[in-house]
Amino acid sequence: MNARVEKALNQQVVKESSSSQFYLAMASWSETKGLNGTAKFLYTHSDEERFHMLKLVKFINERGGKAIIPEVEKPPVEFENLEHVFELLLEHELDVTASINDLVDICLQEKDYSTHNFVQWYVSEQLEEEALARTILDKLKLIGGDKGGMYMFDRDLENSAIGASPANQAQGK
Ligand code: OFO
Repeated sequence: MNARVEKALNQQVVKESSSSQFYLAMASWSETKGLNGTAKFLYTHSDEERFHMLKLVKFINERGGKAIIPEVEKPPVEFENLEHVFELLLEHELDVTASINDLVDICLQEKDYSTHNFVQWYVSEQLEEEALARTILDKLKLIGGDKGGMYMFDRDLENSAIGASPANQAQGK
């Protein structure tokens, strides 16, 4: 496997692993605040990011490279409020998108078209994840401090977490 592409793929492994840890911390914080639907959504999101990392690890190894499993980074323990959580989530996703775009660039420069093809899955995934984070933030802004609105929001997120679980996605649900 092309050494530059392998290095960039391994850097992406680090990004996906840190996304998974970050969202796990957000899930745990939400659970301690009684936001069980939001927690479920974020636990699922954390699992998805781990799946993104695994997909890269397997691809690198199958192509004759060597995947490097990164050390676990400590995410924050406290968040100001739910809006802050999703602002950070969107910021993080934008950073992941930038790194996927760099990866696409490197594949083209190195004429590694099969990795380029593989990475397209991440390009579409990022589009969806950014859009979802923006929709959630818009909803939170509309709700403001309304308790009833927050109750509905939390319930809605719980339902979307069920549909988006990696197990359901693997079964095409
Ligand atoms: Fe949303 O980060 Fe993975 O791809």
